Amino acid sequence: MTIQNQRAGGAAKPAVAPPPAASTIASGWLHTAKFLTSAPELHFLPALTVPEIAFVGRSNAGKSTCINILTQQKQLAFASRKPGRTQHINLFTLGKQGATDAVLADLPGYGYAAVPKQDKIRWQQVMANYLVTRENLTAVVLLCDPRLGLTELDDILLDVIRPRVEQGLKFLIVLTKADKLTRSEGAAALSVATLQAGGGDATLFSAPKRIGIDAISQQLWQWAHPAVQAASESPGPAVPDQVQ
Ligand SMILES: Nc1nc2c(ncn2[C@@H]2O[C@H](COP(=O)(O)OP(=O)(O)O)[C@@H](O)[C@H]2O)c(=O)[nH]1
Ligand SMILES: [Mg+2]
Repeated sequence: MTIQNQRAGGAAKPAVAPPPAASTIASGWLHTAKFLTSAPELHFLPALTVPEIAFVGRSNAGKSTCINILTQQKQLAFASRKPGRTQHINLFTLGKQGATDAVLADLPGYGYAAVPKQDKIRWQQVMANYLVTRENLTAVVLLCDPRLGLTELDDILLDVIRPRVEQGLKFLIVLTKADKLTRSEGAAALSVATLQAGGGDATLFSAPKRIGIDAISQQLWQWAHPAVQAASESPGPAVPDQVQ
């Protein structure tokens, strides 16, 4: 995936500023992310009506790094590392102040070996409950280190959300740490993940090489603003053919 929106070198400055590119709109919107709340279980979360996009994945997959890069905030997702918050669902609002139009949900990483078994089981139940019943959940982003591929716990998660994906829940697999792969390894991992994503999609991401940031940002923005996207895609009720 290439970085979009690169300026052509030496191009003359237009007299009228062009409208902001889709990538600029998406990254500006993500930059508004603010911590809203942290909850140990689903029923402690506020009931919301705005679209909610959940980030899930194994511990160490690169979830915090990805959220921080997308929101251009170095510490945002590290709130979940504070003692007592490690097994919490953290919500972040998006949108200008007083005009929240979406929420990001950061779910704790799973599969960390040092966690006691009872805690693992409890957490799997909290997560499954969240993924199955959270009403405003619009999309799930599953982060995965492509050197490990999807693990058993990722597969369980996919099984849990499959019925909702069939009913329209959006789903994206983000293959993190793409800088650790050669170009051909990256392409191979992407085609496997695209198949595994079922009705969803897959994309490569790298924090140090800044791969995939625009594509993921724009995807999140579109999920949260489907009406705007539909309006810009559709020819609209515009003018009948004969009146041009
Ligand atoms: N090379 C590389 N390392 C990464 C990337 N993203 C995260 N990491 C590293 O992977 C480790 C786990 O990242 P973190 O974001 O804390 O993962 P989390 O447990 O899923 O939140 C850290 O050492 C990060 O620096 C990436 O795109 N490339
Ligand atoms: Mg983390």
